This record gives sequence, C-alpha cells and structure tokens, in this order.
Amino acid sequence: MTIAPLSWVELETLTDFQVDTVNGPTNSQARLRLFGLAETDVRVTLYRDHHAWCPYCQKVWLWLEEKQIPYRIEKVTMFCYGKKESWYTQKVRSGMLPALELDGRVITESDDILIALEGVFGPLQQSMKDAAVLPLRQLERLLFRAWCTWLCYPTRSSQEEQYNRNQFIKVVEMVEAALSRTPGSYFLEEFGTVDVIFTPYVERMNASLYYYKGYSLREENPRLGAWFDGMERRPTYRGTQSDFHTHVHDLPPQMGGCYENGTPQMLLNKARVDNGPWEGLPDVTYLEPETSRAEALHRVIKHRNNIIRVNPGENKLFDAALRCALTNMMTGEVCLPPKGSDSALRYLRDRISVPRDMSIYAAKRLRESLEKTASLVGDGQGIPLPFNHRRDQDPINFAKSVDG
Ligand SMILES: N[C@@H](CCC(=O)N[C@@H](CS)C(=O)NCC(=O)O)C(=O)O
Repeated sequence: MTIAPLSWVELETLTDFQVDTVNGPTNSQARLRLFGLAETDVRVTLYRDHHAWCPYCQKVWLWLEEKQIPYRIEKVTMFCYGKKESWYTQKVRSGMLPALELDGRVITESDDILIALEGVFGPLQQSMKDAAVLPLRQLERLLFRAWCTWLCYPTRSSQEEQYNRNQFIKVVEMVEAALSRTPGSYFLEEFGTVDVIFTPYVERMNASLYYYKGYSLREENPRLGAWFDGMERRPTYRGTQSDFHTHVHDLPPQMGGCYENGTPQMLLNKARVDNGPWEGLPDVTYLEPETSRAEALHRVIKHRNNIIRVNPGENKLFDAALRCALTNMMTGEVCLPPKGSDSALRYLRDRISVPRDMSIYAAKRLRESLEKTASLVGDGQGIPLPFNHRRDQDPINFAKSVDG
C-alpha cells in the first residue's frame, strides 16, 4: 500500500517544533544568546562561520555556552564555500575565524580569545594557564598533528600507512592515560576548559578516521568512549555537535585532502556513512529525542523554497518527491515519488549539514526518509560532493536559510 504525498499545509499540521534560540538550549540558528539576561548585558560578539564547520569556532562557541555569557553571533563565509564578506575583512584582515569582539576590542586566535574571556568573566573551571591545563593543551596539539599526518597526506606504501596509524594510536594511548587519571569521564576532576579544547578535533577525528581509515576512535578506546558519553550529557555540546556525514565531507577542502586506506572495514564504513543506515553509527549514543522527526519537518518547511530552488531536479517534480519523503518520515507509510526524482532526493540527502540545519537525530531521520523514498524509483545519485571546495554550499544561494 502506498499513500499520496501530503500537501505542505497538511505537513505543517504535523509539527509544533519550536526552540527559543535566544534563551533556550544551545542551537546553531541563534544570532543572539541571552541566557535570561537583558540585551544591554551583551559585551561580546562571536564571529563564526555560517555552516558551523570551523573547529576553532566551535571551541569558543562551547566555552561561551558553558559559561552562559550573553553574546551576539555574526556569521561569516569560509573560503572553501564562498566569498569572504568585505565587512569582515575590514575588521579582520586575514579573514580568519573565529574572531571575538569584547567591549569593542577585536581578538583573533581561539586560545587568545579564551584567555581574554576568562580575564573578564573568569575561567571555565580551570584557567587556560593552569599548571594542570598546560600539558593537556599540548597533548591536544600532539594528537591533532598525529591525526593530520595519518589522514591528510598520501602514503607510498602500506608500511607507511601502518606507521602513521601506529604513531596516531601511540598519542591516543597518552590521551587514554590522561583520561584515566581522574575517576570521572572528563580530563580533570570537573568538566572544564580542557574538555572544550579537545572537543572540536576529537569529534572530527572520530568521524574522519571511521570513514577514511576504518578506525572507530570512540569504540576502540574506552576512556575516550566514556568522555564522548560525558560530553553528550551536556546540552551545550549537543547543540554544537555534528554528525559523521557532515564532517567527512566538510573536512577535505578545509584540510587540503583526506586519504582513504581502502581496507575492507573502511569501505564498509564509507558506504554506511554515505548511504545509511545512519541509525547506530558511533557519531552519537544518547537516546533519540521524541522530537527528532518534528524538528526535521519544521526545518524543511521553513526553508523549503530555497531547498527546492537550489536542487538540480525540476522544481515541481522535486517538490512532490520531497513531500513524499516527509510524508514517509512522519507517517511511516510508503509514498511513491515521481519517476526520475531519485537523484534529486539524494542530492538533498547528501547536503544536510549538522548542526547548521538541524540536530543529529533529526538529520538521521530525514536522510533515512530521503533515501528510502529515492530507492523506490531508482539508484540515481546526486551530483557528487566536491573534494576541493564546497561551493555547492555557498550561503549566497541560501540567503534567508542560513540565518534562520
Ligand atoms: N590558530 C587559529 C586557527 C584558526 C583557523 O585555522 N581558522 C580557519 C577555519 S577553521 C579559517 O578561518 N580559515 C579561513 C577560511 O576558511 O575562511 C585559531 O586558533 O583561531
């Protein structure tokens, strides 16, 4: 039995999802965060990238959310997906992100930003310059370099590949040892600065090594596994958290390349991240909220005009196909899309960006319905995602979407 696609008006009745972007939980849509305070209390503006792909921005973002400092957010384009805004290069000549304005003073370099912030608002548990924090900050950089060496350079032999893997794992063992020095799941007795500093790249390592190397950082290392679980208990982290699909396709142009090792496990992992099933991937382990489908529906309805306009599929055909996928997601019923809409549905499936567009479970539900619906009419793929740039995501094409 198949059913006809619901109309947009009918779909609208199926979601009452809402977030208070200003005073509610951490979210990537906010342009202002007040945490219950007044707008006159705002002393800080964070300049971060439109798509929430920049790891150093995530570090400052998470710190501000944890400390509940009222702040404004201005979103800027990264070179890999579009043209840098001239108002921003007038402020920060290099165009680099993040930047922060604190009482009118512009600060760049994420570590300097955190040091300046803690000078005014106090440290996040431990200071950046604390004797217990400094060696862990160095360890984070050591891990980062070992990861880059393994992931971002081509190797000439399997021995070289193995060597790079072993060097990375040696540093991971140091991280495991550091985590085991405290009884809880965090790096020090209490959650704090160090956890924030490790977050962006450990999240990206987990995604990229799973996909490009067949190595599951979170599952193969019990202390890091527990650390991820601990992070996911924090609504602040959940609001900034991305998924495997988003990261593995946003990293190559940012890092200058990510290299597959072609092992059987890697090939399996890659196929699963790209084509599903997305449920059960080790990019998230907290329980799925009941609102995930309603959230995905709400986000698509809000931006449907842009979503349909930028899709290479013919507008009327894709409109009907998209409603089929949403009908399937909300009702569980099979809804047969128009013939020839498979590649258009998969084009969108590949371009949902977490957390920019929606949270991790909402994205899984939407990808799942897009794939299920596309597979009813064919195996046509969308235009492949580019490796050297992501101008398919240029915010200029989504003028209203990126802000909402
Ligand atoms: N050391 C700097 C690194 C900042 C950095 O590398 N930012 C990248 C994005 S993650 C950037 O702005 N690149 C220019 C661009 O992509 O537009 C920091 O800690 O803030």
